Amino acid sequence: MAITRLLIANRGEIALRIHRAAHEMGIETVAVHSTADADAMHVRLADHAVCIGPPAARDSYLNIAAIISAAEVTHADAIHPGYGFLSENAQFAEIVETHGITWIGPKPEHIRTMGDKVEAKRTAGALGLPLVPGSDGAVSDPAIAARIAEEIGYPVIIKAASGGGGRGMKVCNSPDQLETLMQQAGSEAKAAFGDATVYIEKYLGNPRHIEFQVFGDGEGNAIHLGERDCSLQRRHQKVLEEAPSPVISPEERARMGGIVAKAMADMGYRGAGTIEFLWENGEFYFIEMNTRLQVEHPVTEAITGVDLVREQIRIAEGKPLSVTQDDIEFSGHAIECRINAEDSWTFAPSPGLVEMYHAAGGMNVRVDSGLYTGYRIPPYYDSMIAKLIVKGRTREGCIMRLKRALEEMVVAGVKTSIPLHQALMKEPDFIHGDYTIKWLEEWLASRDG
Ligand code: MV4
Repeated sequence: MAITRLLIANRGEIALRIHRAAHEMGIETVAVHSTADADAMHVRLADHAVCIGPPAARDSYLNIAAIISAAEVTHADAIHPGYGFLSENAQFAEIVETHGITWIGPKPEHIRTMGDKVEAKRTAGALGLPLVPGSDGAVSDPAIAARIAEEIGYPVIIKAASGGGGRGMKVCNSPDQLETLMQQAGSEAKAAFGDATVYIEKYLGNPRHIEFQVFGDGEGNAIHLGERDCSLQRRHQKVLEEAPSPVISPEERARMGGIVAKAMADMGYRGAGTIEFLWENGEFYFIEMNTRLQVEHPVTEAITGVDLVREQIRIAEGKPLSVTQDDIEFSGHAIECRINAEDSWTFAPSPGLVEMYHAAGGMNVRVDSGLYTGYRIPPYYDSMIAKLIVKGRTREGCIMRLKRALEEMVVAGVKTSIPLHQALMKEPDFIHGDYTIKWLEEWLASRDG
């Protein structure tokens, strides 16, 4: 069914991103915002705006009743959740649909399955994705855990079924620590997620984080849009992402992409998704699936020319995918720098008044940001204030352009991670694409002396 008025259940740059796609499709937008975000750019640009509560996210952006009420009073006929907040809340998706509002996202059952990492792994394995060797499902008996660990070999990693973002993981190097670490992982998981269920995997010591973008129509058709390399991260926060990965050949992309697209087609997946892998010694190992649009989606857009938010909206309207797999051509190289309001050396948050803002521009430079001169960055939310996405014909050309664009960016009045990105652009390992998930933290440690 055609969407005419879309409620955006998010804030910041992603709310603006969704607003732009909607307006380009002739769809009106409704912004919902906390009292702290009344002056946000996406609120100004939206056709309608509803204040849904105080600054704390749990009282506003996570307040399901307030968001549904806002949709009702503004006669919104669809809701896009963006990323974070309620985007992977299966119950919210069900409530939206129960109210006769179009949910711009995957089927609630698939959100629920992938939210449980044990279920996700089981499903991925059944669909033919390569898994990290480990327990077949949850483990609670220490004796069984010990047998599995012996089989796959130490070191092993104990993970929480309800985890994610690296919380509740324990690396175990020898049998005598296994029982203790299992108990620790279980009680930390119980405290954090209300679920003590854990599972075991072979610990990969120095992998890359490579994820495939997928899209399904919910009726058995699915495509892949290649991979992104998200290995540059600190404390499970991605810092910079690129597409394609410097280590994946076109043949390998086509082979692995074919496997993930077939898996999504077979499960009847609907909408945008990301299949996360660890990659080590030329092999892919599935770890998780994200059932949402991701922060780093623009690098995929840059090298494929496909507007992923437009595609999400079309799918939710019941339209077919606008491209076939054969239509997808990968062209050039793209890098996204996440620009945070934080100190580049200490990573301390730096909210406050933006005294001057000037976005970089020029050929193949994109800035997704709700910043403007005079905007006050609120202290209550994520510190990401802008994304700088640059494309080049080659990776080398992309890095040259990115250096130039970083020089142009001005965010005065607050500290930002721009100097961090500028330092990274000069690092030989980065320039050579020679990094894993451990590289950034080791580099930062050596930088700090
Ligand atoms: C792992 C791993 C090594 N071996 N699993 C971290 C978050 C969660 N999504 C999965 N994570 C990891 N799982 C096995 N079997 C190392 C990590 C990991 C990591 C993964 C991706 C990106 C950054 C990371 C940083 C530390 C650890």
